[in-house]
Amino acid sequence: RPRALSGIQPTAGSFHLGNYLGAIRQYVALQETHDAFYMVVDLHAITVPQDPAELRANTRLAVAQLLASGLDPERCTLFVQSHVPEHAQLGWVMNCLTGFGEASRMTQFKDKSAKQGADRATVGLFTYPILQVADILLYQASHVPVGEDQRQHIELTRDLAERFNGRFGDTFRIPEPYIVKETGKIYDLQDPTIKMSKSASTPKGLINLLDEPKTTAKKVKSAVTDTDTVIRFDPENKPGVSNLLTIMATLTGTSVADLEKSYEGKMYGALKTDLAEVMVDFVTPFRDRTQEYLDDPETLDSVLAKGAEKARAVAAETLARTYERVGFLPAK
Ligand code: AQP
Repeated sequence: RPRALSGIQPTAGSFHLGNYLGAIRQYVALQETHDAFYMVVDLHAITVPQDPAELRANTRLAVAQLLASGLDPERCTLFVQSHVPEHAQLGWVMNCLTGFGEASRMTQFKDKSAKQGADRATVGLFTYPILQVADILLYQASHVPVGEDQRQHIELTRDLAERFNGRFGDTFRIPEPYIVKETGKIYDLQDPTIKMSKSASTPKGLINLLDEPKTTAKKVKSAVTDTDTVIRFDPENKPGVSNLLTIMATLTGTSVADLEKSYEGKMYGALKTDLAEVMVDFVTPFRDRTQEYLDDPETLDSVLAKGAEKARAVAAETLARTYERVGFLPAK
């Protein structure tokens, strides 16, 4: 079977609609066709300052939201990154394979460090794409379901895997990004030229899945569109409307073309009202299910314990082979 691997940060508390449509939906689909490994990446979270108690709570919350999204621990391996020490161990080897200039070209680092100010950005933030390389290669993943913003990191993963294989002999499978064209980049509702992100400039542009449903409806209804009146998919000239159409089409399983037809002659308000309803119908049970998982910490812990065990079995094998190839003296 092909193998899927992906990770999501626990930092923001609630996942947002971009995370869900860009990545999590694909996690759920791929557990049917792939050997799937999904993790909450707490090691990545500490690349920016975290309050320890909040980080712990948000990690549980992230797991609860993944389960509420439809991940099934019988069908996939769900775990917390820090429960599998091999990530940090292979991360070091990958650090030593990466050129400084190569790492400096990662646009995510440039964006994130610019936001924080160069002096406050950590070395961890600088090397986090390389830890991500290790995350993926440890599981010999063939497919990595992510949003468009992660494409460059998957490219880096491929480059480093090829470099390692070339230098030390075939060790790692070369992974491919699994990015759904339509939903690989969901845009901010207030500024539909930038991606929806937890660090959005205004909370109104960001749909948090755990927001009060009323808040969600309000955010959808006040989404920025344009001064034209036609409901048509045209990302270049009508980014706001196109974003709403993408979200509506994906959540309802309708094609954008069918939506365009059904909204012919109607105003933007009609689309927004309908989408607000669809969103409320989506987030309300999502919130309830998340709360149910949070209320059952024993089940959550047991899912994570089993997940970590399954993940470690695979990760340890890859790490051992890597150490051997690199020339580390085996411990007796
Ligand atoms: N707007 C988006 N559209 C599509 N996919 C998205 N992803 C994030 N935003 C969008 C995808 O969600 C997955 C998990 O992302 P993460 O854990 O790295 O979270 P993040 O990228 O830190 O989320 P943000 O909101 O994008 O954070 P900041 O503001 O820090 O940049 C990934 O697969 C990602 O591609």
